[in-house]
Amino acid sequence: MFDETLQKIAENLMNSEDIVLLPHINADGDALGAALALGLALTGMGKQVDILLEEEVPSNLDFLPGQELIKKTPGKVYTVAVNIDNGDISRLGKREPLFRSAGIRLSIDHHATNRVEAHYSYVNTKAAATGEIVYDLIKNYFKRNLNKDIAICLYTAIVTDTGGFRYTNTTPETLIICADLMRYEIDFPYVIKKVFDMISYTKLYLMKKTINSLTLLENGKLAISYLTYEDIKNYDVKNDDYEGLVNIGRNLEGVEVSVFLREDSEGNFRGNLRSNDYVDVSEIAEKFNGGGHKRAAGFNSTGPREKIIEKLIEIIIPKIRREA
Ligand SMILES: [Mn+2]
Repeated sequence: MFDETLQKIAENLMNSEDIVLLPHINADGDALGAALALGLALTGMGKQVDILLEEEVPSNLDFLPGQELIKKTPGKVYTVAVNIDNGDISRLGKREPLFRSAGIRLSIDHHATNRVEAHYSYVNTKAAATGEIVYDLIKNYFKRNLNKDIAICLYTAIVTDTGGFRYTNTTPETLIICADLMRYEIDFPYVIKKVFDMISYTKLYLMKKTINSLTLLENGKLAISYLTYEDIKNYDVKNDDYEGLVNIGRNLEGVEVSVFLREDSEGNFRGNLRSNDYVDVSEIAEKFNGGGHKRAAGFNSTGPREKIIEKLIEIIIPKIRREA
């Protein structure tokens, strides 16, 4: 469907020679895949493009083509800056002033909560991933053909944000786009393996420790697991190594609420909460000044661990009983 804002974004990109692309901090497969795909399409049209990142590309995304466009420090003040897959300008981190100083600010995103101000801001909440928007932009507004490298980036973007087509944001349009991307003979099993299945040695160690700590309460409806600072302090743990550890408890049959605590530094804990069917875990997180959604929430708290767990049990067990 034709969109005037997206048309303006396309025009501004096609009419400028130097462009910087800014995915959100800790760029995931969608933010990075969408930025790389757009970067490759624009360089294919003769544009000068930098993708500015603050962190290293995570090892599960190191296969993505187009990484020669990635820079750590800005080359200059850019004519055009594009905010990508990011609904909150503070999530550009140190690159926020760069976005603000650009002559033309553009934004493409799919988060319902987007409040980024730009000359042209396109937010499509029906898009499962920003990668879908970039696909639309390249094909229907630039009117350019894709190629294999661009297809790999877009496929990665879309599988990341749909959890491999498992989340409710997956639409017929998502699958039609991915069907087209598959025509470029991309190695999609490899993409899936890298994005979802491959784990680091550190991650395996963290999983072992988490499983060893797991206890079940309330007839197996409440799972509690944790990592202590002792456990992690001698390891080079990256943020995404913690990803999914709370699901070890959640995915266990019969569990309604899963709690995972990690002690990031002596006495300082990050708590993750998940539920399967009926307990609203955001209410639990709020008791610790945290927040989130009904089925996924988080909070920060100071130890000792036993006290936090005691308080959690006190809050959670009545909820499990009352709402069962
Ligand atoms: Mn996204």
